[in-house]
Amino acid sequence: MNQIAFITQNHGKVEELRAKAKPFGVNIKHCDAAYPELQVDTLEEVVRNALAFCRSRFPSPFIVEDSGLFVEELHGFPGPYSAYIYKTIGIEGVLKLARTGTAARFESVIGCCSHGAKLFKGSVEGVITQPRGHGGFGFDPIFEYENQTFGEMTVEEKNTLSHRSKSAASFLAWASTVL
Ligand code: ITT
Repeated sequence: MNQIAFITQNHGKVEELRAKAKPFGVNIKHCDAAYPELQVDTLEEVVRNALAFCRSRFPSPFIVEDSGLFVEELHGFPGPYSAYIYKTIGIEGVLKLARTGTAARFESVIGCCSHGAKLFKGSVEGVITQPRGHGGFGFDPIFEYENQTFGEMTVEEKNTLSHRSKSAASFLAWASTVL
């Protein structure tokens, strides 16, 4: 089985990617390490900087992933700042800023370091809602997709439609042929 390291401190991301990768014959090996996350305007910039930082410190091939919640009435905030916002004001803070029912989307960018750098993107549209469900991680309980929050979904259900499942699907289709 082909193997690739996933550099992240988020165990929820690893669980999702592992489940997604299995049918592709790709084994995701968790590398529990941190890299400096630049506070820049796009997920792509965060990922390119992360790849540049990790390239000299970790053996290739490896992947990193940056994701975020983009709330429409907040002009895309917190977006690339989602990790900081989650750690500081959390779900309750976001609910004070954004009304229930407002449109939002999750975005994910996977960066792969293997014979150069390659980026894979995915997004999903939904609405902000009062917290429901105890599954998943981060903003999952307040992100509703067709009457169900991500927090109410199993990993398998979330993996059929989420932002990360889409970026992962493009990455895995590519990885299963070249890695
Ligand atoms: P690493 O940087 O170590 O990978 P992280 O949790 O800090 O882990 P990000 O920098 O990509 O991840 O920050 C994304 C934040 O956005 C994260 O803290 C979550 O709160 C939120 N987020 C991203 N994807 C999510 C998802 O699928 N479900 C819920 N929240 C998500």
